[in-house]
Amino acid sequence: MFEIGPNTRLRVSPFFEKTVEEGVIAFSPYNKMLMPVSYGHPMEEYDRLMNGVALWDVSVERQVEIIGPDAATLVQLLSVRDLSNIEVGKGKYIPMCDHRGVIINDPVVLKHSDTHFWLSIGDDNILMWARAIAAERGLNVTMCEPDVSPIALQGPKAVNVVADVFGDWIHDLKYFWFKETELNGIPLIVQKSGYSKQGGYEIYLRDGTRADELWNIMREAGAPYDIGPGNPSPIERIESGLLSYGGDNDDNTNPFEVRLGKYVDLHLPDEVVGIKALRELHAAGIKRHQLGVKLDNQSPQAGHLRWFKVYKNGAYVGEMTNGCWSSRAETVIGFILVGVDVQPGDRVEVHRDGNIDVGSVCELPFF
Ligand code: THG
Repeated sequence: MFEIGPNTRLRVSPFFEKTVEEGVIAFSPYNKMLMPVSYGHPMEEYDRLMNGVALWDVSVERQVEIIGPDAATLVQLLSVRDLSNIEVGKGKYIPMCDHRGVIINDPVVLKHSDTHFWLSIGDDNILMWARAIAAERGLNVTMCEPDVSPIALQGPKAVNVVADVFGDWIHDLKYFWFKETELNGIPLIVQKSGYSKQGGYEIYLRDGTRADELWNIMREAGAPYDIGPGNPSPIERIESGLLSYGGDNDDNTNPFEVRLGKYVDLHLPDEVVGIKALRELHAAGIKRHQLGVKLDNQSPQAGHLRWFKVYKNGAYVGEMTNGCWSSRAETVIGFILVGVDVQPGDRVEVHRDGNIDVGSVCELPFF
């Protein structure tokens, strides 16, 4: 066994002590923080998400706060999705690309006002990127990473817990909308969102010193619904076809290849970073695409942590970018990023740790 040596570059979640109390046994690095990824009972953790309610420390979803007269301009320059009609109080899922049209993040943007936005980012340094673009374009904005740390309540019973705590207005909150509120003076934002397809809410804590209080409140309110700790589930998100930025893409992946084309608005002005390249990529047609694969003759096993080569009729066609045992599919399923010659219904061979596994290609999502 080994430890992570102490250092001041690793930022600590305000919920860290609580997750330790809950029995966390594994973390994954994300935005220079550690995200809890296991509490040691994978079946129970998956079951809670599918049938009950799970409480996740997702404070690694850092916020890039953009304030100022040019804030809306900057956010649009950074997003390849048209934000001209985004309303105050609403979030939107926005792929971000570099000048080559290559995806560099997939944040949720929250519009607080015409001059105040948060980018709720995936794993990468978007504050640095946004500062560079703002400076190059001479925009009048200020940016920081504020003291904001989200938790998520996900699963079919999340709504009961959140409504018991905050009140009936929770039932009127529409998908991706959010509301500023407080609980015993703890400043919060509640949003109907989260990285699963099982429904739920994210609560953005706006004062890290109150993390224990917030965790305890949600834990106690969730007791009648058998709440327990959990984390963004690799199994559920693969079953549901959610992209994991950083896991499912490489340094050349564009949004069209990974099913994010519907979030790309090619009519946006040329100034939007990456849009000119995306128009060219779209006109030329994609060479790779993301599909699902179901392997034959598998038994329950842990998920995989690196890409595996995929062959069709003996020729290399691409990579299997994730994979896990799915009890719903009763086999190992995963995403493949493969040449467009590979189509649903095809049979492929996946070279996994010295074995050759045969599988069938299918559309995503699996469920
Ligand atoms: N919540 C918040 N911030 C985040 C994440 C989150 N930042 C990092 C990471 N997750 C970003 N990635 C995603 C990926 C998918 C979704 C949200 C964030 C998502 N997608 C839905 C889907 O694909 O069906 C809806 C997209 C839409 O149609 O608008 O929810 O989880 N705060």
